[in-house]
Amino acid sequence: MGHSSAVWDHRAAIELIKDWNGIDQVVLRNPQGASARVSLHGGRVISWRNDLGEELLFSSSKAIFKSPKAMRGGISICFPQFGNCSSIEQQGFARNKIWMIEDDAPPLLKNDIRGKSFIDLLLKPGEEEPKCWPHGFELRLRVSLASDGNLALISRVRNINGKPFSFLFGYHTYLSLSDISEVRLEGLETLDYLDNLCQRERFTEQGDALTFESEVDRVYLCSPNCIAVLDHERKRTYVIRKEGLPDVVVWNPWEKKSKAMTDFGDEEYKQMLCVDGAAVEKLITLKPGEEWTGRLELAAVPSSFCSDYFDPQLK
Ligand code: TA6
Repeated sequence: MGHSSAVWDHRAAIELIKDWNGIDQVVLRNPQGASARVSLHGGRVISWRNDLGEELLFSSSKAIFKSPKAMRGGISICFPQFGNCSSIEQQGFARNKIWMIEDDAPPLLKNDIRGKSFIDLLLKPGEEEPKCWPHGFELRLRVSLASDGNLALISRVRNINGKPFSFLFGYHTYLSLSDISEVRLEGLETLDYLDNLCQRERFTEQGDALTFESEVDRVYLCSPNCIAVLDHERKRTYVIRKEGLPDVVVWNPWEKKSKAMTDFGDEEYKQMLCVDGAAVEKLITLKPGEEWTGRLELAAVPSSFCSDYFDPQLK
């Protein structure tokens, strides 16, 4: 039975289940059979499948599903820092916390409901809040699955403090790939980047699309709002659109680092690439009462259709 977008009830398309630790997960489905699974542990998207049931996000076979450690894979919400450069835990604490479902989230400026199944999550500071980041904030996350199978994540950070605070933000996104040596990343050509493997030294990317032959850990600056990851073997293209997120972090640990990670298989670096819409180079500052929004949308399309999606006008 088909659902027209006008009568599509997003609540009928969501299911609440418990994981093996007793933590809630939300499963979103669209009428065509695509799905997404979101864990309240970290607000992490742990699965995104197309209408053929194919998994589009990478999760390690050695991932550890034990709170408070973040599981390796999916999409993690990195807040209030990205990376490991302050006293806050790596990629921030948001991905290690238990979020709650918000039934009456304040409306978004754009209409992001029609034809979509979605869930609104909320993270607020708890009683045992980190002394290293003692700020009053509300972090909202809407995860939505559209009728075309596209996955969107909209995050809002609100300052409910009497004082300004600053933060970094990233959607740390593990894409599932057939073979990293068959992959091209388009849209970052000629940009400046900070190389985390060279003490964040600044370089300029060449004119060609990126291909991968060794470890990479870079922050591309002032990036376009639409980039694409082409998986030649699977003939699949991920189109990544973002708003409010000036940077793109690209990471693959390659062979040596993979072997050093306990929650990652020795050969798994071949099946993944992290491409993260992020705001990591410059801190975002919110005055009391202000709100910031950062949005990520992922589409996975057959590469033959990609030229329609990857419209340079949108860059
Ligand atoms: O994507 C960049 C990065 O911060 C890398 O520097 C690398 O350490 C990686 O992420 C860690 O990923 P994880 O999923 O362990 O947080």
